[in-house]
Amino acid sequence: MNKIGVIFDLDGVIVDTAKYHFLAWKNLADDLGIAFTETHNELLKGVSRVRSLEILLEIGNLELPEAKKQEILVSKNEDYLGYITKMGPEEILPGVNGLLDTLDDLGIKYVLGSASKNATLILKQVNLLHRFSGIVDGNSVSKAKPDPEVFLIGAKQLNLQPEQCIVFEDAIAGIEAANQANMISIGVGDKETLNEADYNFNNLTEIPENFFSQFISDKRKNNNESRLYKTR
Ligand code: B16
Ligand code: MG
Repeated sequence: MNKIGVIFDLDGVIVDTAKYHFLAWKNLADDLGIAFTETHNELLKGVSRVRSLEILLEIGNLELPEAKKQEILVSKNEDYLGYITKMGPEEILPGVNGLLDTLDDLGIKYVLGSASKNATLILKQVNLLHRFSGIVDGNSVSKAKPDPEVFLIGAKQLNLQPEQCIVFEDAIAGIEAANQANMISIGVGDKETLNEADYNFNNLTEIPENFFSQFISDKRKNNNESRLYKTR
């Protein structure tokens, strides 16, 4: 491999929007009489908006007509937009700017691979949109993670083969999608939860500066530390 590219998930990797998803779902759950906790919210990470509502209704053991579900999805997103339109660059997670600087210095391109239909707006809010070579989001895919579609489109945007792509993800479904796509998967967060990832880090501040050199073949020949960080 002499050329690589990177695909970043958004929520949980670049910014923590899970807390705003929680507030918006919690408001709705209260209206519906469903006891929805932060522990339940973990189940919604990385999954689509529609799937999130299905999970919420499963938690509350509630069935609703399709029209009511559509109404709830619109209302949840309106509430969520109220939170994210107040976001700013101070909400970028630790290590993100440094990592993007490193990739820029190395000439390694990166795109976004997120389930969110609000991804472009969120990146604009935190002033990172201009740095990405491409955006693949919930509007670009027909199948949600763990289906690999989002990352395979990302590889196309990078003009690379899947094996040349490195995916940063915080959700089990996202790691599964990256592995299915035959990409290098990096779990960001709890190592036990993300034990299917090829590599694990608690957050992006932990990525060593020479991390990417191990994937570039001409460097690998002379690099005794090659694949030193691999956890799977
Ligand atoms: P939206 P990611 C995901 O973002 C969130 O983790 C998940 O909780 C949310 O349901 C999904 O986006 C859809 O978001 O309602 O904005 O379309 O982690 O894939 O960047
Ligand atoms: Mg995520």
